[in-house]
Amino acid sequence: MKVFLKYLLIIILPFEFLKADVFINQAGYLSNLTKIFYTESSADSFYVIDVSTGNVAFRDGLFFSVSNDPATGLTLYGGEFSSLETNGSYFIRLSNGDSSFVFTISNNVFEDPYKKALKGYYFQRCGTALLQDNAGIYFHSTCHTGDGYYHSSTGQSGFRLTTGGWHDAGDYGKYVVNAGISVGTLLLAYENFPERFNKDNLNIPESENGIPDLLDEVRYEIEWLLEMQNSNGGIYFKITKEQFESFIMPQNDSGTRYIYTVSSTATGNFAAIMAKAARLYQPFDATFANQCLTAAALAWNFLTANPTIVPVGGFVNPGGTFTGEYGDTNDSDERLWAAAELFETTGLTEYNNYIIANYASVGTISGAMSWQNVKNLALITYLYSLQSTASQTLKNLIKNSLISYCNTLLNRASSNGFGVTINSGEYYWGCNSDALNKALLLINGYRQTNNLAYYETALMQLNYILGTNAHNFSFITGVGTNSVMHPHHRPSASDGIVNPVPGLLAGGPDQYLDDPVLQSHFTSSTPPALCYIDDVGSYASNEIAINWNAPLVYVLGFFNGEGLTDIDEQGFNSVPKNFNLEQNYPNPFNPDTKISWQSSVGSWQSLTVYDVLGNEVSKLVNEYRAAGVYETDFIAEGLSSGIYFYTLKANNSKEGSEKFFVQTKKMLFLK
Ligand SMILES: [Ca+2]
Ligand SMILES: [Ca+2]
Ligand SMILES: [Ca+2]
Repeated sequence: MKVFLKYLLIIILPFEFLKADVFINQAGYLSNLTKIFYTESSADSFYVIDVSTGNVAFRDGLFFSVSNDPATGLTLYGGEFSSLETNGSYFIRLSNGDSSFVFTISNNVFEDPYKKALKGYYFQRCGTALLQDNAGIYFHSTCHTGDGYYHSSTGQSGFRLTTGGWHDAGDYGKYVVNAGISVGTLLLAYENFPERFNKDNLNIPESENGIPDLLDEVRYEIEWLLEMQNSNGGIYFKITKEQFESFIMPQNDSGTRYIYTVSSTATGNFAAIMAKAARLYQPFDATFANQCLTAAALAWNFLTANPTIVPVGGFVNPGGTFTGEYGDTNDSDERLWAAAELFETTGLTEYNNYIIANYASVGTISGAMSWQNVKNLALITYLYSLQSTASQTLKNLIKNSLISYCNTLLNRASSNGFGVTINSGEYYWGCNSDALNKALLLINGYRQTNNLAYYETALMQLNYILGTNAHNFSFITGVGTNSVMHPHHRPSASDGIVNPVPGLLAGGPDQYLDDPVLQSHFTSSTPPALCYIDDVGSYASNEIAINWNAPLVYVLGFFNGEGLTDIDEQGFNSVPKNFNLEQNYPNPFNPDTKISWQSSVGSWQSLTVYDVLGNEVSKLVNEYRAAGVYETDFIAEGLSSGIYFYTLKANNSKEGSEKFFVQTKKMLFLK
């Protein structure tokens, strides 16, 4: 039998890789979640074929998605095979013969992409050698040990030790503003879902030290940020050369790197990060946490002493400097974020009063965040505030704005052929991160409402990044069968290694053609989502950046956590090692079925049944349960036939914010 299987693989695989008109998530599909692909082919039906046997594991008809998709110009059809939950390797074949790349179904398909995306930050480390033990073939010697010298525009002169931190993007500069949203998003991931981001096995120098590697990696950036604080509390804007360096390895990049003037947008970002770090690092290193809080308070003092934007009108490059400007003429969102994190860490009235007095002029949630506008980081922190003096009125306003915006995103997704939440005029520079920042909001909308449509739409944004797109392409280096090979990333372009540094997200389509390479390949009449090219020269579509990887880590880590239920590891006659929600039995059913689950720790547990619109149909369990194995009956009397969902949640308290576990499964009631 084994010999036969080998021959089958040899015959099938090369053929399949040549034909790929079927757009799939190349990282694979989580066993227990929705599985959708798209295609341009108007075939009658599709088959999911098990690679190991050649057998058809699932078959169904295609559904119509959109004609003349405004983003791609394509007419698209989709296929859903969510009920195929058996782990394995598969490909899709359409009845007209078109087929997909091979993909995996398992409960850990997002683990490798998640770890790569987070470790992507390690490869951006500046001022240190990347060791072979950690970096593998991408190791290199120490870079940029001369950071840095005050630029004459600061009015200061001489050297200031500011080594460390991450290279910002495809270049080797270090910019506080972009560090702000990056660190803020990564710390938010850990704060929102500590059990999903607490792994200590990333193979970075600080792995296996008992501290989550996410916190270790982020601390590398924070240690650098602490060096960027002037004695008056203000934060220097950036360290770069006057011009972008050429495409050389970082250790070969010599020449003076300059520290640029103090800015209030940088200072607001810094105060927020340091205040957030102060509470998240407290359990691991109280001395460091206190140092962060002191630095945050000092930065806040600078902001209160300088109530209007510094420098006047916002930072601009002085004459002779041509590196990133991160132009931002409005620092009210950075100030609000600083106040929100300081309030959450200290509970002091001063910060709460500032938020109450200023949120209206900044606005509630109305879009995805960017380095230019970080108000969402302030608002989400306040929404989940544990401070008893936090305004419930403001919390409600934030929640309502989040829900309203999530509904807007559902509408956007429904008019896009691939379920993407980017409108056709908005495929601008870096829009891949925009899709993921919208997924971040949808995940939080789901947390607030249990509306499964938000959850499914968040997943679709991740599917889009991982290959369910018109390019049939994974936008993450080192992830997927057909992925970014030529990022605008100096180490990848100059290391002599074929495969790029893994785990880095390309910016994605740029319909405004902001670089000469895009202009030479596309025109203003090219459908917006097609304006992408895997070319090292296309900085506007194929650069990577620390702020783009941050929502990628958030969304990948969240969905990776949805699959963390390994039945195989459970022992007999003992406390279960994992939470797990089983498929109901029988299924389909009429009118009653059994739902069983297990919990690894005592917790407040709820088991709720929803209809396809996300309306609650029945609450089967809502109480504290000890660790153990449980079963309950669901009787669908009085309901109409169709698909229903059931969700198990386990929290640390009845209305607990710390979610130990949440999982949803689908069932079918047939009269
Ligand atoms: Ca660690
Ligand atoms: Ca701003
Ligand atoms: Ca290379």
